[in-house]
Amino acid sequence: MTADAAGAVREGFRRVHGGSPEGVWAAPGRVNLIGEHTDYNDGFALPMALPQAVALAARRRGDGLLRLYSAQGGAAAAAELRVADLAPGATEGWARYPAGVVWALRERGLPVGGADVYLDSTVPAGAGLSSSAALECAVAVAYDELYGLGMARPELARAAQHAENAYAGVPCGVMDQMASVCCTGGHALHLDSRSLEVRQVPFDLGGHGLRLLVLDTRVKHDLADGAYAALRAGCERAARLLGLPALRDLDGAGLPAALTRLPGELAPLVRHVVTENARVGRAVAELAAGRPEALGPLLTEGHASLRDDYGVSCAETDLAVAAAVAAGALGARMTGGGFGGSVIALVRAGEAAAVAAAVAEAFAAAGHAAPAVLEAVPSPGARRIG
Ligand code: GAF
Repeated sequence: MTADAAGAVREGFRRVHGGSPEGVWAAPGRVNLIGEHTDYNDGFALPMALPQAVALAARRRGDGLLRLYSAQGGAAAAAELRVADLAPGATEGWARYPAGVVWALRERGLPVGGADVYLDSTVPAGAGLSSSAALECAVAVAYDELYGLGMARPELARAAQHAENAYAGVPCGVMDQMASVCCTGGHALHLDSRSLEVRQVPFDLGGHGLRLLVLDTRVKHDLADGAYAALRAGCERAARLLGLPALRDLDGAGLPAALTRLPGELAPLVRHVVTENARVGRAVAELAAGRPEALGPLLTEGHASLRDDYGVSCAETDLAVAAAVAAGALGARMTGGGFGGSVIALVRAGEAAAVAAAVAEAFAAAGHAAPAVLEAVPSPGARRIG
């Protein structure tokens, strides 16, 4: 997000609402390097923010109205709501996300009122890159500053997650919101989803002659459909059967015995979560040792676990991973919730074009629409940009 982006959003604000906003903020989407479906098990993850972000211009209103406008909203671009009337179930479409954040802040007893808001996003929607968390977090940081709330970053993430869970009806964990508000440029974020402690881990791709490609399969993922909720419920049931507060409390040493105590449908879920938490630890150790190329095999191993144990990959993500690795990628995996969405591929800089071409060719041969290719550059988290 640049000064140009801030200028464009200011201009959009002037056109729609008239006059000037009090400020312009941006909150990024993310890719998760490793640590998938661990956040709602109180576990670990290693996301990084993307350059793609939601930009938002806003100005407080004294009459309690929340007037929203989204440049991506099409025929339903404008929404007008009364802050006092916000309630789960009372808002439809994309406006559930920004309205939900204002509701969640109000629910916390914070003194929030209305606003004129103009939104514009470069995060592709439905691609597993956290477009909804970026939207929520842009509203959260803007409201924090406009209304002088003084909230810490993890509190903003929790409010945004509460909005998504209770207002938008998506039972997500906290990783995407933490990534959007806590990431810093040039780093991946080592997240402990239980304590919300974070550690900035230097992730210098260019300095090691590497690039991280994002291959958006364009297969629509929808976390609100029951599959994500069912997986989450399965993990919680497994933890209860094992007498643990959460699956985070099981480690590799205890895994074999635990697996014998679980019904057949839960054992693979538990195996994924335990091995995935361990992969996060190994990935952080490799980055700390200055070996980002060593993430490659961990990515591919993580994908196999998501495919075979967790069951959240699909034909297109499996094909993208296989084709990328066959074409020389150091490793690849689906990123985000799954059921479609995007694959990340770690490649040597000189091989990026060949890997992207090989994936496109494999998709064409299989009769799938061409994937969209982005580059993941570790970028700053939510902030004021104008
Ligand atoms: C989605 C959810 F929103 C996250 O909370 C996380 O569970 C992820 O899927 C899987 O790791 O992005």
